[in-house]
Amino acid sequence: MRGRRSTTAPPTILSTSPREEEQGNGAPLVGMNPVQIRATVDLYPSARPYLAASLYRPQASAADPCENFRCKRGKTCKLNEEKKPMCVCQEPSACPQSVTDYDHVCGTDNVTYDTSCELFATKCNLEGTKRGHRLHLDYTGPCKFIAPCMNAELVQFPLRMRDWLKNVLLQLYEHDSMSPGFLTPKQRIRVRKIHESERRLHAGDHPIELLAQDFEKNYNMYIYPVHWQFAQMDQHPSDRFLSHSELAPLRVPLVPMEHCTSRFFQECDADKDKQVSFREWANCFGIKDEDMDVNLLF
Ligand SMILES: [Ca+2]
Repeated sequence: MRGRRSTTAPPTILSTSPREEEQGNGAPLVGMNPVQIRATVDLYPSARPYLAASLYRPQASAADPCENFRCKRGKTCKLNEEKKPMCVCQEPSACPQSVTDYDHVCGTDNVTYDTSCELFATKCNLEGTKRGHRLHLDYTGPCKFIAPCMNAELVQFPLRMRDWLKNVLLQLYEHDSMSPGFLTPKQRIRVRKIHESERRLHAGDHPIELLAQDFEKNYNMYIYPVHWQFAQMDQHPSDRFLSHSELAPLRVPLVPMEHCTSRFFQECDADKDKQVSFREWANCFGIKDEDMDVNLLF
């Protein structure tokens, strides 16, 4: 685990700037974890800026009823015999080809798909079969060997993840101070308190013992970041439970970097109902019952 710096190295995460992604569709991506933005756009096509932008082109919609007709991933709009738009499975071969290796994804069938479009189109075409039912997007990038997560590594995972969430927020705060648009005003007020604290542990590749110590000493600083991340994912629908697909925008980019990711989220679901409740989530990150506050979910 040591030497895997991915979750302790937020300086690289802003390569996808939230400000670039949000152009043209209001600001639903403001205040989001930049690591999950790209995955969100892939997994929830309705978040795509250009789709929202197309709403402002009424003449296009008059010409083509499919223009503003949204289909879930893996499906595409076609006109039926009465010229009414309907969603049908997309042909995998009709998906746009990958531009870089980052477009490849690994399915739960351990097959590398050229793009997430190809994977979801394949899944749609397998609807009703066992293989189709079991096929999900496992992680971004081509399939590779992922070492099993050992118990000792599993207990370290939330310590690093918690520290990372706090650092992502602090970094968004600093960017937001230079040019507003990275955090909502409400988020900003919360993060300012953490940012202004002189006792805070600064970002770095800290030994696990120090992270554990800091969590005890500066416990209060970790409460909001844990709530923040939950609120960002709990939006399809916003019901205080995270489904497998709601977790995906965070899980999918992390799995290839952090081999305990899948096991951690599986075990977070303590009652095994296939959903991670707000309580289960907060519990996984060591937040005490009395500090779990649904009013902090923004
Ligand atoms: Ca939900």
